[in-house]
Amino acid sequence: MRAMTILDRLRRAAARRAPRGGLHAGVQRHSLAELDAVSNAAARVLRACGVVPGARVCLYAGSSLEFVLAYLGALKLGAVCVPANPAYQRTELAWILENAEPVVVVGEREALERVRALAAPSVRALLQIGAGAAPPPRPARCRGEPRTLSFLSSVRAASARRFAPRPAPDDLALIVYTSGTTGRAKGAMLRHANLEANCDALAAAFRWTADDRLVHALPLFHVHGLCVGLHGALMSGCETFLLPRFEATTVLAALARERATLFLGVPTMYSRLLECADARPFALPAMRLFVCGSAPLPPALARRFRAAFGHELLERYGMTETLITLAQPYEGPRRPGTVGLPVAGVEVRIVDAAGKDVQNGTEGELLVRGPCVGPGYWRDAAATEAAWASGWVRTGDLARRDPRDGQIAIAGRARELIISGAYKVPPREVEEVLAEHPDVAEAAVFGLPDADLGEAVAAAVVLRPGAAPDAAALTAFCRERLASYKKPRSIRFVTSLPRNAMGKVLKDRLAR
Ligand code: MCA
Ligand code: AMP
Repeated sequence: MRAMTILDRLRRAAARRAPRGGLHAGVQRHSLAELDAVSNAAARVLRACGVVPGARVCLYAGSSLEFVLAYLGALKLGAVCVPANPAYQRTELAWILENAEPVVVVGEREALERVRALAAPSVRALLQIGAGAAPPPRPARCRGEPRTLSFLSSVRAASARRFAPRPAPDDLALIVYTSGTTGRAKGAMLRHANLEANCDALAAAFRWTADDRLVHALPLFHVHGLCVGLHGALMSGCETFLLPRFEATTVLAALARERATLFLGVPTMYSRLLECADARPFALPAMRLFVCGSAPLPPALARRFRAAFGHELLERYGMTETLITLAQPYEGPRRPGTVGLPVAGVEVRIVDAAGKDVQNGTEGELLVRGPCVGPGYWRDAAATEAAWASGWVRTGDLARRDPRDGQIAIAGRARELIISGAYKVPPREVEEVLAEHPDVAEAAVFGLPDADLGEAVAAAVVLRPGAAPDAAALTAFCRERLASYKKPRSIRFVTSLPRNAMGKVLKDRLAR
């Protein structure tokens, strides 16, 4: 029997569950069978735009029903989806368009204007979603210019007849750009088999069933929202309430109103839910499980959350390149400060600088392997070799295994990376942009502890002779070029950067 992909599983869940199970987005609800049918039409629209199996489709948009339909349609066609945060500005976007060479970009009007301005040669069509007047079908005005179509009108005009899913388990499903520590973002590749394996492992780890009711408030352009949240929802056949964004008051109201049993979030979301409930007891009688991941969860936050909501957060650890590899036990103690044990099928090692396994209780770099681990970076053999060489993926995270019960704690990072509200900010990317400013001689970017975001982006800047310090101008300069969450929230002007004998900037000293 041919192995299955998440698309086969969606069809199976649709047949088994109908008419229960479905996706609510605003006032609309689509049963799983309707999602399956409408995404057939989406696949046909994409095919008519020139998308063939293996071609890339960039989903440059936040969470919405249209995102889900375009995503499923592209996968059915055998295309490779490239999700991208619509907050990305021209620096990030230009690289994704150049490296992934998508044939179609799906996004809201403003985002598509940004794509059009970059005139990427690979892009043949822009599919507009979201509010705002849908454009009438507009043919290209000049050679090479992509045509713009309304996604929904095109889908409505296309046949929803069965479109047999084409991809095989070994085919690529996703390229997700993730912030490298050096150079540009790298496209982490994920195969259909990786998605399915992780979905199964997490269904077991979270005891996810068709009877669950999930409030989904994570962005779909990262693997947490997409591969954990959406895939889990579709494959379990549970009732899912998709919110366009996280806002604490709205989420608390939705959890209560929809009698949610399951919620997935990042530490900043839990801290905001707690603040919203005024840290006082908040009853959610139907609730079964709150899962937390993507960034370090301060143990004090886990304890305060438990006191107010009566639930121990289940913390899990993952990476775009490997999906989710560790999770605290569903039953048994969930110790704040640990991320638990490998999920089904995953193996881990903790090694020293020479690649030798360390003793339990000793800190070392975490390595992982398993069926959910992707095959490497898109068009980057050198970076793939550097991280995958040993047959295990180097995570760049420091970890320690508890000698008593084997549970793993993440102790820090071997690589330079700021984790702000679970968004990843490579300091180098911001430093390079600051260095382009005519007033800046050099800049160092680092994280400062922040109660809301975990870490906040900060910069120390040395100005060129004669330039006047103007933090607002530098911030605005960054915002024009990079996603706004990467901008420094504080800028300190210094006469020189502290360096060690090798010339390396001492960021620890700047962060003090
Ligand atoms: C938004 N802003 C931020 C952040 N988010 N600044 C710093 N860090 C952030 N994380 C800024 C915006 O640029 C904007 O600035 C202002 O805050 C308001 O924007 P808004 O969109 O309203 O933000 P928010 O609602 O406050 O967003 C906070 C958030 C969001 C909901 C916590 O950051 C979020 O969804 N984070 C989750 C990211 C995620 O899914 N990561 C998973 C990666 P201005 O007004 O100046 O323009 S996958 C992963 O890590 C692995 C695989 C794993 O293990 O899961
Ligand atoms: P990304 O680059 O978005 O794939 O993020 C992956 C990184 O997020 C990991 O390498 C970790 O540094 C971090 N991360 C994910 N989950 C956790 C967690 N539960 N605790 C600490 N760090 C985490």
